[in-house]
Amino acid sequence: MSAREFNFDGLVGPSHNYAGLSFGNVASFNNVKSASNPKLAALQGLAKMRALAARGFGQALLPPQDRPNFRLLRSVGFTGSDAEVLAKAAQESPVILACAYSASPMWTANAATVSPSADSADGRLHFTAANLNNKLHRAFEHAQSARSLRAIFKDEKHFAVHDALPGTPAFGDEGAANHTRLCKDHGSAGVEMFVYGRSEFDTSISAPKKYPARQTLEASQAVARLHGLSAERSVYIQQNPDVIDQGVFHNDVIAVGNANALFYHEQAFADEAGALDQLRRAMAGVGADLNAIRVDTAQVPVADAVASYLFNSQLLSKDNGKMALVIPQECQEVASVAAYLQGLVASGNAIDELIHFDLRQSMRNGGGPACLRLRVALTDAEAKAMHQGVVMTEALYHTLVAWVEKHYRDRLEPADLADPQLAIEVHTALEELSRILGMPGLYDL
Ligand code: SUG
Repeated sequence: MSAREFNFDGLVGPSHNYAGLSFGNVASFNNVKSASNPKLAALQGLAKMRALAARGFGQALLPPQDRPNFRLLRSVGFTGSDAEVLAKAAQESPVILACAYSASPMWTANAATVSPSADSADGRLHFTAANLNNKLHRAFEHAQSARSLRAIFKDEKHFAVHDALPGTPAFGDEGAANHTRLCKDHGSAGVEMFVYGRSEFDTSISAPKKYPARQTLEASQAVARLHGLSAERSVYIQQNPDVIDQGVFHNDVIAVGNANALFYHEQAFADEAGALDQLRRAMAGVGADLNAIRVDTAQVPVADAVASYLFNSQLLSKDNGKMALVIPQECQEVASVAAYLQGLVASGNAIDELIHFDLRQSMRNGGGPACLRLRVALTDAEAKAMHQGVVMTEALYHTLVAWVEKHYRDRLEPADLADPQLAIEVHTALEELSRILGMPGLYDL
């Protein structure tokens, strides 16, 4: 069966702001309380979607979530009318108000883990919404993520959308950011590689000392069970705890894979040789040879990888049998990375093209090209069965640019979150968006 990969990018929501909510994510912490530009953020994301769609790559979007999250605010004791809830939260706990306003669902790599139908026991495409329970501002995303995914992938003959795992530390799950599928081609059975940062129950597994490990082994195993993956084609690899402590809060900040290629930093995994060995053996079972593209510390130190987001890139298969690496502009500005990339495309290996984008608004919160997208490999029948209103076209691009221009502010400071008008603006914008995308009732909870 042939299949095509679609990237579902998160459309940046109108409340995009810098609140420093993600301990362990260096960019989020460094930019705390600076002014954001939600309009520019959304336009930067749309420009990426448009350009990749125009190149013929499968491109779609996932809608933003309604903000502020009044359910969260009310559940922690802020009462009264909506305006009163906002005023009390702004006065008593601006940080909780910022959590309720976060536009973090834009990083759709964290929306869910996805297993294509070629990998699952029941021949359906499976999603498990990620509970994101490590961070208050993200721990509530899964309900709407599952809702949006069910609205797009409705047909239960083809698709299964599972609710998030229990929201407890033992099952900390960050979705596709710690999951990579390696295969011969997108339509045939592949090997699913789950990278975890710690284990709840196996005390022999070392954990980071400074920053949290957001993904547990137990969560990865649970997702594999829910998706009906075979044991021979599921590989569990421990992330190097030392790089988590250097700001690598998800595996997709230090490694990216596509088809049979794994582009990774030598320090990415706790046991590099063991990880490659496991992958090679599992991939032999699906007739694929691992193409391990290793970046040495001497070429690119971990700090430069984190600053540039070299590995938070998208690796996309092209018609010429080669791959393009979609990178953030910052990669051209960090000297070691720029030099490395020049050599990479000249090397004759699988990656023969660099496509770069200005995604600075998202990058300042620690979200690069790969964070902004959820990969879904779809057979022709599945691509036809999904909701078509989210597929990126030139027409949709222009409609959404006009919608952003109409509804989004070009400056948001922490104090603006107290403005009751902002809540009304966001809600009005999203109501109109649900009509544009042909998804009525998307935000009715
Ligand atoms: O979860 N940043 C996100 C960035 C997610 C990146 N995703 C992947 N690597 N796949 C996070 O840390 C910052 C929000 C703030 O500080 O306002 C934030 O949530």
